[in-house]
Amino acid sequence: MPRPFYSTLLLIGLFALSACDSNTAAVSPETPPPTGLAVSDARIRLPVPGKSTGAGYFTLHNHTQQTVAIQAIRSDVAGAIELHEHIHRDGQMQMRRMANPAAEAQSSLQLQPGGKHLMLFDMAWESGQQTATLQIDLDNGMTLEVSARLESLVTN
Ligand SMILES: [Cu+2]
Repeated sequence: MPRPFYSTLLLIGLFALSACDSNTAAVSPETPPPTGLAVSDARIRLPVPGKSTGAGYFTLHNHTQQTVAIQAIRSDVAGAIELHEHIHRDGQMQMRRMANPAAEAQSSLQLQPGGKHLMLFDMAWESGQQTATLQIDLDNGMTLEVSARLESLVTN
């Protein structure tokens, strides 16, 4: 008699466990907070077939009392990376290079489609590769290293 009751409990336990697991996976990895700086939602949009230029996005969270600016960014999948922003000029959307985008104290800097973004040139990656490394050099001498999800616009 108590047997089926037990297995029901076990089943509920397993369910709770897997729900917890998928929750953790949904949260994008953040660099540990002792420095007060964290990067979330880092992703790289792969070039369309025949091209070698991709785009990158992330959010830099600054929980410190000082403004931090990005000086340079490197990745294992790109020959060079530039920081760009979109601007409206003469009714047209244009891209231009940004000098050193900053996250104000107690604020965040968001790179996103249609706004500030990374352009990755001469991209090369392994087929099936899921993530790539972004190294973000800051003007305070720190380098943040984050794992960025590789995204394709083309469905396989
Ligand atoms: Cu651009």
